[in-house]
Amino acid sequence: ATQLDQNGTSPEKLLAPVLSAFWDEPESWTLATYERHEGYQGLRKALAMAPDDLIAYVKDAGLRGRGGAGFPTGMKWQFIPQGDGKPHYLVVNADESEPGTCKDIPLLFANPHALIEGIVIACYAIRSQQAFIYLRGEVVPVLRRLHEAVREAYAAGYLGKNILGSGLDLDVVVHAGAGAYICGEETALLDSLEGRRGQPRLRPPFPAVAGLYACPTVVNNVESIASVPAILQRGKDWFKSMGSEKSPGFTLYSLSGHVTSPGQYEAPLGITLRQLLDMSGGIRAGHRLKFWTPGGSSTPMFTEEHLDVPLDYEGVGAAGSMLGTKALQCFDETTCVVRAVTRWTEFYAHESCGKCTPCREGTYWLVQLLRDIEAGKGRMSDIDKLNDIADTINGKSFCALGDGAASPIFSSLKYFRAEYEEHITGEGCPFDPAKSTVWA
Ligand code: L3W
Ligand code: SF4
Repeated sequence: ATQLDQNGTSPEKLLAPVLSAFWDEPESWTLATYERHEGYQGLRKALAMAPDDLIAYVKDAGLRGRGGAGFPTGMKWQFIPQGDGKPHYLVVNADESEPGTCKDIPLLFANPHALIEGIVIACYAIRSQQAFIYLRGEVVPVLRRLHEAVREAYAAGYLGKNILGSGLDLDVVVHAGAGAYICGEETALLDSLEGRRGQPRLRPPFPAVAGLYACPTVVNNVESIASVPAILQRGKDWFKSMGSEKSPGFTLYSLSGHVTSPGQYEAPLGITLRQLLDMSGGIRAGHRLKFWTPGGSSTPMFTEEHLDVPLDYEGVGAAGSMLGTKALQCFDETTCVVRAVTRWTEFYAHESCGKCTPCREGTYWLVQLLRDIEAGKGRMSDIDKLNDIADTINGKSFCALGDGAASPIFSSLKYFRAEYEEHITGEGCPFDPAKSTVWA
């Protein structure tokens, strides 16, 4: 794990965490602990700048959205019109529910003040007096912790009226969703926050123009906003010294599946899975990597041949996938790929909001075919049918959930078509489910 170094990133920096620096300390989530670790110092620097200069600073730092799409954060803030006489809103997308994705919830649990400080900075920049945190509703302990952190921030003068004497007034509402994956799509999230059934809206207009209550709204991922205080505190050049020119900075990678030590690994963008596995003890003993996802189940899967792909937006994109949420789910040779894809597709079919036909109907039929193949009742023509249905969903659905559902079908057929055929020509699944710890 020592040589990331095509971009001049030193091994020390590689291992120096920022967001997760003190997660292991007792009561890491309290304001007192956060302040002992430079907490709310970035905010002081931000408030000394003019809002437009602050936006330019974050834009210059090159921070890209950590929720999956990698859109430049500063640019998103800049889209908010000024002098329009309308309220502006910041909405933090904490509805983390993509299979394999598990970085925002631990971050909120262990270090909620990094998010709150980032929210104050962002709201100062976009001239917003009201922010919302839309949290996945099932994680009740995190909800409680967020409420407590917000309460602490009000009591210390980091939220409320005239924050740190700057003239900025800001309120934060923590809202728990009701457990629908689609509410992580930014416009469905806004509908849900407004009290309606969460279904994606047509874009454009993007939320920056007409978002919450039809007012200009920035929707950012938890990790994006929580990364801002450190950029202000330590400087944009420090941030840009990590990662690559187009994908600068540090980020959280979530290792899961058949690995010796699953968990969050904070590292500069551009690290490879091989390096992360070297650092973390590798694939479980006696086994070898079969396939993995770079960014959750919606991103096309990779195999062993992609172990040295730089995990940044350009590197993963050039190799035919997406960085997504950096959820590195690793599967060893005991895993049936058809079974894994069936489970994911069942998830998408269940979570499809039903608004558009290709996704609503297509995911249903994909599940039927996959279950048949997995049970040894498939026909060879089913493989082409899977491909055809995925093709009808991909790019023809109303939102990214459809594309996400098609992606594991395409990539598994690309790398493991023979395994599908084996299920059909043999008598079903050639794998012993008893030996699979993930999918049994
Ligand atoms: C103003 C324009 N704003 C784009 C904004 C837009 C959004 C951001 C990115 O999906 C992906 C998806 C999942 N004027 C703009 C503009 N924007 N053009 O930029 O937009 P977009 O459409 O590229 O992506 P998205 O709709 O935000 C996110 C993938 O992430 N993903 C997601 C996983 C799930 C989770 C979770 O569970 N928490 O993150 C994983 O790969 O498939 O492709 O804000 O408004 N002209
Ligand atoms: Fe709903 Fe799926 Fe269509 Fe998205 S793609 S709008 S989730 S039916």
